Amino acid sequence: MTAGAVQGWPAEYVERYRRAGYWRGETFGRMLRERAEDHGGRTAVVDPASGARWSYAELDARADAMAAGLSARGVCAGDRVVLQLPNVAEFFEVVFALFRLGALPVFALPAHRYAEIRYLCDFTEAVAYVVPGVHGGFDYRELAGRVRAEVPTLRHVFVADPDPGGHEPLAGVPAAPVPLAEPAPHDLAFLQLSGGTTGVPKLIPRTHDDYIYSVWGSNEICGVDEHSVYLCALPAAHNFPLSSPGTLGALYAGGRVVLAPQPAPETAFPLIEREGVTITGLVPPLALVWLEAAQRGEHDLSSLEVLLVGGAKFSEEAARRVRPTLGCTLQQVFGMAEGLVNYTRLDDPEETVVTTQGRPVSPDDEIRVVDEDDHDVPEGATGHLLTRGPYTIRGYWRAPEHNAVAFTEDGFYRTGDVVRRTPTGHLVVEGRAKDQINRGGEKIAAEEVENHLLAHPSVHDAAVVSMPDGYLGERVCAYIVLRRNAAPVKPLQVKKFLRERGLAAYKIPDRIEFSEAFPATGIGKVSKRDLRAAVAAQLQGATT
Ligand code: OOB
Repeated sequence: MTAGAVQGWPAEYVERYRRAGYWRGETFGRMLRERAEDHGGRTAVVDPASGARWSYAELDARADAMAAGLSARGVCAGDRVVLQLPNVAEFFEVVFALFRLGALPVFALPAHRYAEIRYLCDFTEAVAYVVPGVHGGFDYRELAGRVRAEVPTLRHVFVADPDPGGHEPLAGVPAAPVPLAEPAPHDLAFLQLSGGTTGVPKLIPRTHDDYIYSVWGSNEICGVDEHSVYLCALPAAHNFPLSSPGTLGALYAGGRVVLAPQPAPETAFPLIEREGVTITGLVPPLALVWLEAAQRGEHDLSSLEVLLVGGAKFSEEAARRVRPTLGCTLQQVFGMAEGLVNYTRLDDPEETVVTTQGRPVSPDDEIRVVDEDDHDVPEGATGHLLTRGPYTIRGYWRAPEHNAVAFTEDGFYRTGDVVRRTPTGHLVVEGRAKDQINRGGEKIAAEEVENHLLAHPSVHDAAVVSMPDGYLGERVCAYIVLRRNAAPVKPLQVKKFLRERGLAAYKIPDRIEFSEAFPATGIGKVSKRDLRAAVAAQLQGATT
C-alpha cells in the first residue's frame, strides 16, 4: 500500500462512502484539536488509579508534546509502535500523539506475553514498544528487554512508570511541540489485532475515515453526547471499549472517559456512583457478575443509562435481568475488529433487545447470509455471515494469501459467524464456523495453541476445541496424542510448557485430554465436532 492510496476500498466505494457523508474527512488528531478549541476546559479523561483528570485542553497539549518527543526520537509517519498499556490516562496521550504523527499504534492487550509481543514487534517491524512497569503482578520491563534484544527494528522501549528498569521513562519523552505534517483522513490510523483463526494473529488496518465513521455512527445509535460519561471497564485497546462507542466515541462527542483499572463491581460500582457514569460496555461473563453484585444494592447506580453487552453471545435469560436489576437499557452489540458492528436500538421492543444481537450501524453495511457454496439462504434461514461496508476492511495487513480465503472476490469479509436475520434486519448469532474459541469474549485461534503444543517434544498431534462453560460460555480444551515411546506427561506440565513459551494466560487450555488417536471426518481430517461432543459429554457426565 502506498501513502495516499485508500486502504483496500475500490475507487467507486470510496466515492460512494464520501458522498453519503459516512467518511467526513476527519482525523483523530484534528478531532481532538477541535474539541480542545471548542470546550478545552471540560474533563476528557479520568484515571482514578493515578488521580489524573485531564481536560480536553490538557489531553490535546499532552498529545502534541508526546508527538514532538517521539518525533525527536525518530518515530515517523507510517512507523509501527506496539502499545501495551492498561487502562491508564497515558494510553490516550500516546495514542493521540501517534495519530498526530501518522505513526501507527499496534494495539496489544495487557494479557499478551512474550509469544504474542515478540511476533507483533517482529511482524510489524515496530520501531517502539510502550509498556507499563509492573501491572497485574507482571513485569513488562523484563519482557520488553528480551523482545528488544531479539527484534532489530525495535529502537525504543518506553515505560509508563517512574522506574523504567533500564529503558526510557515515558514521562521523559514529551518535548516542546513542533509543527508536524498531518496524516490524511484516508491514511491508516492503527493496526488492531484480529481474534484470529490462524497460527499467528492477523492485523487489521483501519483508516481515520472508516474508524471515525464507526465511532460517530455508534454514538448516534447509543445516544452518546457531550453529557455522556463512558466507563472503560474492558481493556482500553480492544475494539469494543475503544469504538463501540467506547472511549473514542465519548471523546468524539465531547463527553468524559472514566478508566476503570479493573472491571469487577468492587472497583467499577464506586466509580459509577462517584463519576456519574452514564454508559459502559461489558462482555457477558462480567455482565453476569455485575447483575449479581447489583442485587446487593450497595451502590447508587442510577446514573447508568445504557449497558452494552457483546463480544460473545449474551444469554436471553441474563439479558432479561438487565433492566430490572441495573435500571438501565441493555444494548446488545455484535461487533468485530474487522469492522461490522451491530447494535440493538434504544427504542427496540424489549423482546428484540433480549433475543437478538442487533442490526448494523450503517445503511450501507451489506449483509449476506449464505450456505457452504456462497449462495444466499432463504430469508430467515441460518447461514454464514458475509459483510462489506464503509468501515469493514477489505483485507488484513500484509496477508495476501490469507486474504484470498478470508474475503470473497468482490470484497465481502467472511466473518466465520453463523447467523440468521429476522424480518426487522436484526441478526441472531447461532454459532460459529471458524476454528476459534470465544472464552467469555476473549478470542483464541485453535491453530495458534496447537502450534505451541506441537513444539512439545512428547506431543505427536494436538487439537484444540471449545467446551461449554456456564460462566464464560466456552473454555479451551486441548486433545493431545503423545508420541510413541514418549515419556508420560501430565496436564500441568503441558500448561507449564505453554506458559514458559510465553503464551497469554487466557490461551492456556483449561483442560487437557490425552487420546490414542483423533476421530476423523469422512475425508480424514480431525473431526473437531466429535471432539467437542466428547468433551461436552464428559462434562455432562461429571455433573449428573
Ligand atoms: C468483538 O470483536 P472481536 O474482533 O474480538 O471478535 C469478533 C467476534 C465476532 O466475529 C463473533 O464471533 C464474536 O466475536 N462476537 C459475538 C458477539 N460479539 C462478538 N458473538 C455473539 N454475540 C455477540 N454479541 O468482540 C467486538 C467488537 C466490537 C464491538 C463488540 C465486540
